[in-house]
Amino acid sequence: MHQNLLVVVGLLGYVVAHGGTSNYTVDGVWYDGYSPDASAESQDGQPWLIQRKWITIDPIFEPDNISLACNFPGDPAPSSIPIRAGDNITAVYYYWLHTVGPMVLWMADCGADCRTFNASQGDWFKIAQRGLISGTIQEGMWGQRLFQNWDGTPDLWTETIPASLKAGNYLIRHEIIALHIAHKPQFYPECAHLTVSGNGTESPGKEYLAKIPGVYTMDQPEIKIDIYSSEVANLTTYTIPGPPVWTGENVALDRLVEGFKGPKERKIKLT
Ligand SMILES: [Cu+2]
Repeated sequence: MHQNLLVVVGLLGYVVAHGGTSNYTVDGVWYDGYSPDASAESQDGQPWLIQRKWITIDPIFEPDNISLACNFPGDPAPSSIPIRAGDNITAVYYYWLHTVGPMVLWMADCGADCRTFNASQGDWFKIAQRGLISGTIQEGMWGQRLFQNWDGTPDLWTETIPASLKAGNYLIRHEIIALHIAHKPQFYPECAHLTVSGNGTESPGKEYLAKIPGVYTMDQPEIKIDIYSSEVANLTTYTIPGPPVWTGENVALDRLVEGFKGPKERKIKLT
């Protein structure tokens, strides 16, 4: 399958070669997501499906598009990926060709059931993000370029679920924003359902939460950007829009000051 995709990429070239994540791995287990290339009949409502439905690899162009939350049409998944807080999740991209712009990993608490959860009403928080790592905005090394392999193997995006996150049902949303066309950002979001287990009790505070759509606007210079313009091309910093990343650590440190007898505090005192 990888070889076939490489052929497709070669035929289509850069201009129309978009993409997204279709599968995930956790603890060595493979989870099938939705494939825009496969028939709806073979996927819709299937008990193995853990990803919200998306039917095209084309990007979303409007920051206020209702489908920015979980792509289009975003129908809930019948199933979910089990994962322990503190474990890694890897998103599998069979290929990713764009190189400029941020990658942001979001979660939202579904409450009772992600199958009835409205993603655009969710309180989304970031758990990881990758931006400009070195060099300039136009030609430097972005996380988006660094995670590409170019050898026919899938491009893998691995991040860690915060260890202190309270157990429950969550959406996880992998987002790549491609900025290679002046003043025309491209958003590539896909969502999966997670069942998080563990002994964590923490949730991010208000300062970490955002609505999607809502968090991005065309008034933001990081979103409506011309990376080729003289004012932007040679800048060496890029601020990823949205709230700060929540790692779960801040809450633990706050509790530490208050005398909280949690596992993190004991560890800190012993070492
Ligand atoms: Cu594209």
